[in-house]
Amino acid sequence: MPCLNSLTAAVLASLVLTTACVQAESPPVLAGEFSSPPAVQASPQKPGSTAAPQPAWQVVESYGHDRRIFTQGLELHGNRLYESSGLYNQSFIQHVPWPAPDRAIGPLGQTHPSLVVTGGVQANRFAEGLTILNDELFLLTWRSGEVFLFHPETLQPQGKLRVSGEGWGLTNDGKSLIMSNGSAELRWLNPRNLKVRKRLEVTDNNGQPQANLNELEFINGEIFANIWQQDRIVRIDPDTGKILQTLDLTTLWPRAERPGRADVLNGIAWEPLSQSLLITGKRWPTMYRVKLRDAPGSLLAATKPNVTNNTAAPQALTKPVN
Ligand SMILES: [Ca+2]
Repeated sequence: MPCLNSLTAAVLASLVLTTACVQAESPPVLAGEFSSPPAVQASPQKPGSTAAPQPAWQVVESYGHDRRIFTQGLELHGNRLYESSGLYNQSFIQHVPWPAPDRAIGPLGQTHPSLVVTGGVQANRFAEGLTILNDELFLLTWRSGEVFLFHPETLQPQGKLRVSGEGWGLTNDGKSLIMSNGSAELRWLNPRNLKVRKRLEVTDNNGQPQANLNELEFINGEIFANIWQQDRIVRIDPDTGKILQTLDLTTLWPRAERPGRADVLNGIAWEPLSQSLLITGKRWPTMYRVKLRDAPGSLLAATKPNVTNNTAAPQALTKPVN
């Protein structure tokens, strides 16, 4: 596709992976395109406590991220980092090696062009979230009611399935696809036919529905979702829908520092090796590796002592619909 040919070249030429420690040094390449993330996030101190509060999250590394990627989905699978980019006539998916073999050198596309694989999306489709399950890559679309399947290595189209309503974020628990649609509802879908297995309303501490759930990541039994236009990530109990914790990431890359074309935080991936999150946003120049104070799964375990944290063997759904 014409748009992909040019876009692929652009991506190859500009994707940068660096391991600059944000506290110790500046990124060596395209320094002007990097923001300066905070080393830590301030968190409220408990009354009566004299010890310094431990931040809920902390940036430990930053990486270059192509500003032309309108990030919709982000997921690590094996040794590849997958990302989907939205907008009509511009949508695509790609994967890059992870960890990058030369992550400290610079533009990956210039040094390892063969390692960046991109796949096309029809021009009149708007790509949304993606996830990989059973050796298939599932890509949501926004309003076309379609989920496209791709080969996870070659990114060649493998078919498509129908889904009702809008598509926003996508993840999986090892058995079912889990999708958001911009409302407070999450749906568990059979990956073979997208039939709904379970619906769940996500609610805040006041019991009110939490709308605008967007990009998703299933980690150690919890569902992480970023809230559209708020630069916040909520951690959700997949059985009750209750929000276990809200991570305020408004200081990760403050809006006041963003150029006009940069959009909202969107993109959560879990890196098991380092036990940290990868977080970026739409047209963000930076991807952040973030450590959490409360390990994924720990908040769920605190509410359900019998729950074991194991991403390889997620809990069975309690109320399957089909
Ligand atoms: Ca994700």
